[in-house]
Amino acid sequence: KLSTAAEVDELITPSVEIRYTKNLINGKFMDAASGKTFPAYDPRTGEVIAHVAEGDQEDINRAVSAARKAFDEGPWPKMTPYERSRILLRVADLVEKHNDELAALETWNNGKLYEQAVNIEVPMFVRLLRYYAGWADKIHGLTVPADGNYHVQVLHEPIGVAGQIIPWNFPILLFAWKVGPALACGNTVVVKTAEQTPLTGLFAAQLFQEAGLPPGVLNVVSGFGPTAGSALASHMDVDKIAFTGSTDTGKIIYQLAAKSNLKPVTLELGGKSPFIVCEDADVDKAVELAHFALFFNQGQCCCAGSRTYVHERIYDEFLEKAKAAALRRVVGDPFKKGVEQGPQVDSQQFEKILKYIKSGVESNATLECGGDRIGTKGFFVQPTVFSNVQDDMSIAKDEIFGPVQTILKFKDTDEVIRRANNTRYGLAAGVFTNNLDTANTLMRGLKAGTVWINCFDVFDAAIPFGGYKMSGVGREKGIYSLHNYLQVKAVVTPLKNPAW
Ligand code: TXE
Repeated sequence: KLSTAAEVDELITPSVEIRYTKNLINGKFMDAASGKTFPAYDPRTGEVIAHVAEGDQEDINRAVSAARKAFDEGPWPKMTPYERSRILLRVADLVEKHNDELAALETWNNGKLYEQAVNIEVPMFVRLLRYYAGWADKIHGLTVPADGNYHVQVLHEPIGVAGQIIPWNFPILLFAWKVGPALACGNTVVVKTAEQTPLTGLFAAQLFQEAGLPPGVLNVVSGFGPTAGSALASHMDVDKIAFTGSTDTGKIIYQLAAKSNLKPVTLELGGKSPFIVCEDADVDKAVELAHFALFFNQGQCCCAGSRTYVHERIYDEFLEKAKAAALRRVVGDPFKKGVEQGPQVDSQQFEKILKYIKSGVESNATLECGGDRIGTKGFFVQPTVFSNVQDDMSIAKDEIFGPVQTILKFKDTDEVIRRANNTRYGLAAGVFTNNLDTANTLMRGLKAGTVWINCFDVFDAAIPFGGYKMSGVGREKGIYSLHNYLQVKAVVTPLKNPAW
């Protein structure tokens, strides 16, 4: 139990207990078939906070067969869309009721700021579910005026059993991104949460049950990628797989889908998104936004603005101010008011970030500030800024996924478009300018699934998200997610009396 007593009275956490640690299969929480468990940690200290049932092939088999039965025999796909919508709305109400508890659990297991979890991520879960609940009874097909004497209908049907694998950087939010559209379309689902952050998905799963979701419609299995995740992606009875995570694992998922039953795949993968500060920018505002674009969520965002391109005319001023902003950044316990940065999620990510910082120094980028861990326990990293970064350095090419800002200099718009696009990724881009022509030129020229102009990380249930190139396959959210979870059936009937 996370304490709320006097000893932590400077903290803002509500009381939260870890009640759900078992896999949810066919409406029941159960131990792993093997009986095995794995630890869930508190990244502030590295201490174990729970032992969670470790799902593997057999648990995935059980979950998929429950989802299969719930799909083939109903009632979920056979319910009226309005009934489905009402259940999803009830889930949203319950999540809203448990907002603070879910947020506290998210912070405890992930290390993200409690204020962020409580004010942004859990509320966005609710918003997403309501958005997709709204779609449930508005999904309909077409009639097509084909040549010849035929009546042609196009039906949009649920695809079947959806497998969904999510990462640890936005555990509760990405849970909603995945299950919201799939359930609204009438599919049944097996979710494999990330091994680092299994707790909020299980809590949310319980709320789906409480809201009246029939057993087997949503199954949640905790466990590791190469075992549970791979079993799900390669399962012959899974009709669709959606994944968010690293590009390397995305490639494995694609292969597993192809080698098994050619299930359609949606991938939302890594990025190395440029944030471009143009000559005319108000430097103070640009520094503030570029700082947010990179450091938000401890730098653990797929769309982080992790290549800060600054026009040469304002480069020196920008650099001084960016460094000052990083030095001002308050790192500490994510439950404390006023703290701006918590720990990284786990030792693996923590080590990876420190390795990249070392590589930046070795490749002769200038370490302006930061560069080290903070304290001796937990996974806290100093806000770090590199200048004199060249495009071919690995800190400018690879996804560091941490609080490390790399600042690069550019001369003109065509050059920065070319350099910004010279990457295997294409998830997002930021543009900072007051010049409409420059904004339009950059917006058109950048190869990225999202371009934020004079803003960053603006998310909405209705705005599609996904990547060009190796940042992904397909789009999520908005109407685009629905297409991922629907089959299209053309029905052709001869007309006896084609008079009209
Ligand atoms: O990712 P993985 P990791 C990036 C980021 C980070 C790096 C590594 O750069 O530093 O990836 O993080 C499951 N078959 N992103 O190792 O491996 C795994 O269990 C099936 C960007 O955590 O991609 C988890 O549920 N599943 C990203 C999920 O994949 C497998 C968010 C993500 O893990 C599997 C996270 C396998 N063989 C990391 N191997 C983003 N796009 O936001 C792993 N998994």
